[in-house]
Amino acid sequence: MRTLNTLLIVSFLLGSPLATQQQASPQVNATFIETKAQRDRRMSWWREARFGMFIHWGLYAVPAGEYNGKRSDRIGEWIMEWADIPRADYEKFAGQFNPVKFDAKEWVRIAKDAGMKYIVITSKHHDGFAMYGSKVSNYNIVDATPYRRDPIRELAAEAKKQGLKFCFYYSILDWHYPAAFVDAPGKNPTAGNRTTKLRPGGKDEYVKYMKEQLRELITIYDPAVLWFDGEWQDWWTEADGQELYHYVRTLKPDIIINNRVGRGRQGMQGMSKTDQEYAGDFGTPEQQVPANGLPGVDWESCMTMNTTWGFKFYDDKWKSPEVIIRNLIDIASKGGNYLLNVGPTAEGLIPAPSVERLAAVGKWMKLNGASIYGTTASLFSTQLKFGRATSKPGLVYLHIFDWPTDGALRVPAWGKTVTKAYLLTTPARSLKFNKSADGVTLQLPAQAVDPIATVVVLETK
Ligand code: JFZ
Repeated sequence: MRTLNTLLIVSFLLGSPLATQQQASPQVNATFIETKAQRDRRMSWWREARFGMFIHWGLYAVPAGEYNGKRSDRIGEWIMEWADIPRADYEKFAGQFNPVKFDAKEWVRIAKDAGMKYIVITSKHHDGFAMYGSKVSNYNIVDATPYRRDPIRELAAEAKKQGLKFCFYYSILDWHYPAAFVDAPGKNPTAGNRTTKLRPGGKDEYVKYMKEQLRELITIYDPAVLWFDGEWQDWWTEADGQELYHYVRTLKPDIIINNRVGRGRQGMQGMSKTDQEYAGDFGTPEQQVPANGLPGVDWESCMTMNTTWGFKFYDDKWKSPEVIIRNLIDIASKGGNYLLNVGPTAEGLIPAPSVERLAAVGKWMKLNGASIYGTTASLFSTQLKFGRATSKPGLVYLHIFDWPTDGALRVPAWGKTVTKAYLLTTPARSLKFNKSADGVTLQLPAQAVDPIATVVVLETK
């Protein structure tokens, strides 16, 4: 009762969703009722942003993909799982974690210059190690490493200073929590594993622990998004997810939470199942782009630039700038956000190949960002043969990947009339176009302005 009263007072003061429970049909999210207008307002910065930086940084950067001479094709932050490292041994990485080259200002500059509008950093990954100064457990960067500082505090302050939204990843799966253990043939009971079990009574205790850490994260660092993960445990239910969603929204009513808080996610495809309402504000496709977006559904594809999230010193399978830029365009054309990962080293540096690629994206975004930020999905009924498209009220942006050899770009009809056409980088020079029943044909210059993607703007009515 006391909690409910507090909630109602808080919602009254903040005009938060709870205050609208009396309204007719505001059902948007089963766990925290709000009107469509309230939801649109809460999601607006995120929908506008389109592009963010994911940062996987933790103790796994110390082994950097190699343990006792053993390497793996698997992802770096899972080394406690694939190298079967018992807790007591994994803990020793803390003594070697001293990221003296960490520079919050530089990290944020790299993200900002790439055109990214938000940063999502691992506060605690599956290994259970807190990358911030947690008072709830001394298994954290301030108390357990020679660094003895809280880099997250600096990063949060710097992100805000440079105008980027600061956000947290938080893993529900925790390989270090005392009540958790691994029950799998041939595996060390205290190593990492895809799934853990909890000792009797351990779940209540652990949920309380998570909530205390989340309270720290929200009250100290004021994140704009909470990006949960590791929810696929047998002991974690959709009801638990809804309860946690509600808890986090109560601490910060306008926060945005991904769908991995509960059990709604459909595998790596990541969108939320539709058989019932699930907790979470957006879908989380991982290492892939859904073939078609879903109108009215928010989603964000997260991807690596090489093949790992956490740093591995020998992973050199880097995506080219062309692939990365076209992924960003592809995702925007389907109505999603792109969360692109970097895995900093144990010294605190973002690897040079990542920095180079982000600079290339930034160069493209500086000229062409208007065709990405604040846009919505393509209006064409099928995917364009020559590239992709995004839209804004009265505008269509065409992203040309394959330049027409005869300079004539055939654009299928989509129910609007083109009044003017020009290249985004030279708005003063109009392009000639001919209308026909099945669309318009634009007369382009002989050569692409940018071979990765040249953007044409169509003004429409
Ligand atoms: C998860 C994490 O495990 C991974 O380390 C990284 O943080 C990524 C962004 O998210 O990836 C998954 C998600 C689901 C499974 C495995 C890895 N799964 O269901 O086995």
